[in-house]
Amino acid sequence: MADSNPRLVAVSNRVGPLSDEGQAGGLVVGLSDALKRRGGVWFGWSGETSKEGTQGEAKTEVQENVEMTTIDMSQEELQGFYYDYANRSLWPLLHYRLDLAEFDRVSDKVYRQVNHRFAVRLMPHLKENDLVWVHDYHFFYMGSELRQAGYKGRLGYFLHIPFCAPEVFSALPASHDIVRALLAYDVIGFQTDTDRCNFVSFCISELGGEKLDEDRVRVGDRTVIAKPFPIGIDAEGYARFAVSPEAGEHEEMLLSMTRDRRNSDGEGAERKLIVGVDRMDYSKGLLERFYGFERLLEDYPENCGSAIFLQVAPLSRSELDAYAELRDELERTAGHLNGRFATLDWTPLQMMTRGFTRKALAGIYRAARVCLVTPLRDGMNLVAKEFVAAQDPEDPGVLILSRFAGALDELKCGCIVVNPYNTDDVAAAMQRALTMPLEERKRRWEAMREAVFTGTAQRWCQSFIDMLETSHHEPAAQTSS
Ligand code: GDG
Repeated sequence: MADSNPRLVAVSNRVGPLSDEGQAGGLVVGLSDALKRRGGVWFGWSGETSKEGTQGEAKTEVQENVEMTTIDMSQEELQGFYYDYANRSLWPLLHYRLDLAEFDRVSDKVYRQVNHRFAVRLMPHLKENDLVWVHDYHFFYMGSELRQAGYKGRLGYFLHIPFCAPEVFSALPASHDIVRALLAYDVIGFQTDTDRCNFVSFCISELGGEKLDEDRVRVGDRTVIAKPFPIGIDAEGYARFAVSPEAGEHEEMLLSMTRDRRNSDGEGAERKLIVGVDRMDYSKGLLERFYGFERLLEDYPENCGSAIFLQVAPLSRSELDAYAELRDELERTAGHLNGRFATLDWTPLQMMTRGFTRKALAGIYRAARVCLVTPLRDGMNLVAKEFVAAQDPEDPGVLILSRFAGALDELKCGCIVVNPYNTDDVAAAMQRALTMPLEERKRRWEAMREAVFTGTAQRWCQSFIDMLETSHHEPAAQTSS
C-alpha cells in the first residue's frame, strides 16, 4: 500500500456538520472523527436547488483538514432522484412496504443520472490512495459510475436501512441493475446479518452468484465482501448530554408533571412516563404503538389517570402523500384516544411534531420509565441506543423494542421484545415495563449499557475503514448488464 494512512472520502446525501464532541447521530459522529483524523473529503448535496443542478460548480469549504464539497440539484433532479425514486420507490420497498412503493421509468432515469453526475463531480477531488466510502440508498449506482469514470482505488458502501428479502426486492424493475452496480464496491456494509443474508441470497438466486465464505460473495468475475457493521452512537458523549443542565431542565419539567399527579392523592404513586421519539415515518410503527397504548388503558385500567405517553414525532418528508396521510391518521387516532380516556386533570397521549435539541431529548429519555421503540422495520434505530445511554444507573428505565429493529441483535440482552403488529403483546409489554421491579430494571439496563458502550459510532466507522483498507481490490469489471 503506497500510503500508510490514506485519506477518507465520504459520500452521503447530506454533508456534515463536522461534529463537536458529544454529538449522538451515528453517521455524523463516526465520519467526523475519522475525517478529522485522516483528512479527506465529505461530498454530497448542498441542500439547495439551482437551475443548473448537478451540472453547476461544486462548492468546497475547508473545515479543519476536511474538504466539505457540495453540489446543488435542479428542481427536477430533487423531485425525480430524492422524492420519487429514493423515497417513493426505494424507501418503502426496502422497508417491506410494496403497497406504498411506486415505480416509474422517469424517476429511475433521473436517479441514475444524478448518481452519474455526482460521480463525475467527485472524480477531480479523488486521489489514488483514497478510501471512498459511499452511504445509503441514494447512491446505489455511485460505485459503478466512479469505476466507469476511471477511479481505481478502494470503494466501500454502507446501507443504513434494511436490505429486504429477495422476493420483495425483485419487485423493483431495476433490482438486477442495482445489485450489479453494488458489486462495483469492494466492501458492502449492512446493519445486520439478516440484511447481509438477503443481499447474498439475491446475488445467488437472481444473478447466479455463489457464496465463497461467511463474508464473500462472487458474481461472475466480481468478488465482494458483504458484512454487517452495526452502527452505534457516541455513548460517552450521550451519557454526558443526559446530565447537562439543559437535559436536567427537561427531565425536571417532565418529572414535575408526573409528580403533581403522584401527589394529588397525597400518596407517592409510581412515575409512569412512557416516551417514543421517531421521525414521523410509516416505518416507525407509530399508529400501531398508539393502538398498543389504548389497549393498555383498556386492559390494565389501573394506568388510567397516571400513565402518560409522550410521543416526539418531528415531521419528515411531509411533501409526500404517504407522510401527510400518516400525520392525519396519527392526529385523528391521538384525538380519539384522548377523547375517550382523558379526564379534567389527565391527558394520556401527547404527540409533538416539534423537534428538540439533542440535550433536551436526552433529558426526556432520562425522565421516562419506559421507551417504546416499535418500528415495523428499521435498519438499526439509534433512539433505542440513546435511551439506554441516557438512563440514570440508580433508576434506569425499560426499553421495549420491536423484533423488526436492527438494534435488537445487540439489545435483546436487556430489552422487552415485542411484535409491533400485535396490539395485545405491546400492551402487555408496557404493563410489564411499568411494573418492573428496580432490581430487574437495573440488571436489564446494565446488559444493554455494555452493548451500547461497546458498539459505538466510532467503532462502527473504524471497523468499516479497517475492512476497506485491507480489502483486496480487483480492478472492477463492467458491472451494468
Ligand atoms: C436511518 C435508519 C438507522 C429524533 N427526533 C429528534 C431527533 N431525533 C434523532 C434521534 C436519532 C435520529 O434522529 C433518528 O435515528 P434513527 O436511527 O432512529 O432513525 P432514522 O432517521 O430512520 O435513520 C435507521 C440510522 O439511519 C443510522 O444508520 O439507525 O435504522 O432508518 O438520533 O435522536 N434529534 C433532535 N431532535 C428531535 O426532535 N435533535
